[in-house]
Amino acid sequence: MKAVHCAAVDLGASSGRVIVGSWVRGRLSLREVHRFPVQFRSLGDEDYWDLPTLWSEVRAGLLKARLEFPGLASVGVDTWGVDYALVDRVGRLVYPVHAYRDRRTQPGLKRLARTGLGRIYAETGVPNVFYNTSLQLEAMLRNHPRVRETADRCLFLPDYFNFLLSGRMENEVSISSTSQLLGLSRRTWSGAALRRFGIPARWFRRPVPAGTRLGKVASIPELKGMSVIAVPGHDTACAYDAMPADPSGTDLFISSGTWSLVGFESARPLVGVEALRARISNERTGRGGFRPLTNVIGLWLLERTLVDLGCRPESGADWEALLSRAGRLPAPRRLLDVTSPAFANPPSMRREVDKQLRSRGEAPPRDPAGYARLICDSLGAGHADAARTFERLSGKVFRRILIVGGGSKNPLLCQATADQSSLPVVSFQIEGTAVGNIASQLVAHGAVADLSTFRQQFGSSLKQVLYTPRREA
Ligand code: LFR
Repeated sequence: MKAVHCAAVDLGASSGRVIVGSWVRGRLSLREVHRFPVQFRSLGDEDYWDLPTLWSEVRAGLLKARLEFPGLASVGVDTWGVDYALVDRVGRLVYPVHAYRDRRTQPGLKRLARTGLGRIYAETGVPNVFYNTSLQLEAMLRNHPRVRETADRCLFLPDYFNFLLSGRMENEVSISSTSQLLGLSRRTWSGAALRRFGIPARWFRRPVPAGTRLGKVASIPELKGMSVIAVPGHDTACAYDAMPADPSGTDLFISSGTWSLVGFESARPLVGVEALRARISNERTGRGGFRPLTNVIGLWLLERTLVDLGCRPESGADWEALLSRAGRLPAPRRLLDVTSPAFANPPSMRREVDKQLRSRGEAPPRDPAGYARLICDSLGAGHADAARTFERLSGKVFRRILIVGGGSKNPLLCQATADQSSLPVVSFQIEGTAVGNIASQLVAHGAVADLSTFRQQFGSSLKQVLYTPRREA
């Protein structure tokens, strides 16, 4: 049987990767051919992505991939959610691309919290979060009303990279669903949401499902013949697709990276007053189904704190050493409230952590290991709270928590999640986002019948680590 090779371009908010997946006789092997740092940069008070640099890294990675795998069949792109490029008819950028942690949405966030949120949530299933595309576009149009005329299309970042590769402009469904502009009932944009935020409907097309072939790579001559496939453009949708879930639907998923995305798959959205209060976001799978999930701040809290302490580990071995020191410390008496908005994008994360502790009359940890212990245990509690909320609101009973992504390699975080939730945690130490991206390409090539077949075949060869709860929550 011939191998099928596909390249995943997987852009995360801290690093980007080009990974080639090779599928032979029901087994997937992965090879990371290129990795590069991703960082937003500030100009004045605003935060932007450096698109030309990202594109040149993507290009360099794909060229390396083609050199190593001359038979490379296709490429798919996934990125973090919500961010977008506004382009004219021929695809020129008409406005700089902001990074989602930028603060310009704060006035809109407050306005929506005051009036109209219930309606928008009922329409889109997405709660009021400062980074939503809806609020970003609203703020931009208030500052620059003329962009309404100069821009022809709004492409989410994976859509934009797909365009740079193939020349075709489409909106893919999973990434579109992160915007707070897509309607819940069908795969179409919500007129009510677009009107509320003052956004022209003509900027969007009816979203295509993942698996849509966009054509061949047109912009890089060395990659001639390679197909561009719209995979789930949202990295979290890809990570969920990679999880070898039990077909009974009793697994809760965590995609753990910069953010911890805790949720499950469902044929129906989870909406209503309580779901809104719990900030449940009904994002879509690449096939159009729902992924009710909640966003817990994630390892960004730990990473930023360690940067502030001047000792962010450089290598895997350094991380292991830090986490093992942290694991030997006594459990903290009280945990952080990880839902505090103060942790979103502060100038100093360590200062915010210390501030929360001091406001409760507690002393900050003495060393980096102390911070790591406190933060991992607190994130575990955040995961467990989310699990309980989902059970209460959906009536489901979860039997396991599956975890992929950076945090799946963090034993402290996995054990804390098991302990706090009283559920077994199964960690799959895989780059879930790249695997889901590649899975979608394999299905599009007909190399695998469908996603559930992929999950079953891929899962059977996958190394798992089981964390059993050590105490009752
Ligand atoms: C994770 C992620 C989350 C999204 C956040 C901001 O990388 O895609 O799902 O909520 O980034 O876009």
